[in-house]
Amino acid sequence: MGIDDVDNLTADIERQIEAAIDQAHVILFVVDGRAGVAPLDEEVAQRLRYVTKPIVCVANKCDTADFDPQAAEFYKLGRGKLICVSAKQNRNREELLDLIVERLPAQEELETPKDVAMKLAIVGRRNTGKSTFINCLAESERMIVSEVPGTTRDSVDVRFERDGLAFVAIDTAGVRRKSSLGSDIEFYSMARAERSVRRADVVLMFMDPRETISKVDKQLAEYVLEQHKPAVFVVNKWDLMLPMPTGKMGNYVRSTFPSLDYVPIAFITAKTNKNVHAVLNLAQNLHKQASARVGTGELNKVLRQAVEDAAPPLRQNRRPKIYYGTQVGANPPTIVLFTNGPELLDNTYQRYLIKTFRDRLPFHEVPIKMHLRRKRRDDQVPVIEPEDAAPRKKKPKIDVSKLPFKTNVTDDDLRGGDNPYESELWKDL
Ligand SMILES: Nc1nc2c(ncn2[C@@H]2O[C@H](COP(=O)(O)OP(=O)(O)OP(=O)(O)O)[C@@H](O)[C@H]2O)c(=O)[nH]1
Ligand SMILES: [Mg+2]
Repeated sequence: MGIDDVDNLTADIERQIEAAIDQAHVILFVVDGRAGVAPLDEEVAQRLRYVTKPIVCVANKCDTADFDPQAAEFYKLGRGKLICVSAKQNRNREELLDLIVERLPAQEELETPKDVAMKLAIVGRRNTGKSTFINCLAESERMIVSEVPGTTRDSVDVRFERDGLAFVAIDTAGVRRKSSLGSDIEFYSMARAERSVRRADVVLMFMDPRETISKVDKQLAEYVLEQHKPAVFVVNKWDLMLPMPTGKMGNYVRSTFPSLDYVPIAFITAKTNKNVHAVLNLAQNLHKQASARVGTGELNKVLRQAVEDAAPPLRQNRRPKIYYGTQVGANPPTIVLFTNGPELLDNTYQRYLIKTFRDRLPFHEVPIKMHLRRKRRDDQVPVIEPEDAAPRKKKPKIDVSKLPFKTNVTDDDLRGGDNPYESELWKDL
């Protein structure tokens, strides 16, 4: 309270403080126990004068009891029970918690929080509209939004409810190029964004269509891929691009992130709420896909067909064999294949299998993790391989190395006026 913000956000900060006081059950008035009463403390005390909620005055930095007598002068501010603590030394932590609990409303008056249905990480460069999007979802001004790049300085969990379900959207500080990392905030922004990605069920990667996709965007995308997180590319501020068709931008995103070809692209205008809830629905759908489990029978049917359509090529003069597959986990869907030697299946073939699983199992738009294991001698499992001896007519063999790895969207889809990709996104979103 009471500091004039260099970025001219003072009024916004004031509104946030008011909202916080308004929503709280108990207020902790934190002062520097060693510094003595400062004019700003008196100002804060003044602000709290008409607040009817319980207040605890927390004199921090009292690392030992020697500091307590000095801190006693905060009594004169007359705002709540005084307690001397040290956050650094963990001093009087339990006592403080007791004071808080004593002042909470009775259990019956407190709403039991619902379990969180989905955690969303909102990441991207500075000023792409991440906080605007979150305010839109939460239907209140939970985050400060401004045209000043770098407004959000840290990761913040914003909880909101919709259709009876609870969600958490993790807002993050916009990331910046490493070479321009001038301060701690900027240095930590990437580390914090990565942490948010790890904590999330689904990641929304925000972009401003007026800017070229940068190295940090790629770095973030790389991390999302590495972590096997379901994700959406969210192109925000589309109002500024209209009436331009979305295809060109879609094409640009696709060609920049070829290994994320299964990640849906959404075009939104957070400022006017356009497609914001559609993105939430899409994210829920992705979360469902990533949590799905398929039976071993179904999986092996798909695996058998994939091997029949395109047999794994010989390697070191040995023929790779895939005996059997099974899903061992969800979030991300994790599939283990038993083979006669994991080293015999090259990357191209592994990508072909993953692509086939994605197309034919309910994992259409989410990453799949695949592990190869060598079948042990005593494993009794059926061999899945093309039935060489079978005389029945087979589909023509496909040369795996030449497979285009059909993406959700092909270049042809994106060209021309009748763009199925574009209509798909605008229609659905
Ligand atoms: N035209 C337009 N402007 C938008 C839209 N969404 C956000 N903005 C504006 O973009 C600016 C940045 O918005 P923020 O929500 O603060 O962006 P942010 O990504 O949280 O930024 P940092 O916290 O700095 O990383 C603000 O001036 C917003 O009003 C949009 O859909 N259309
Ligand atoms: Mg922000």
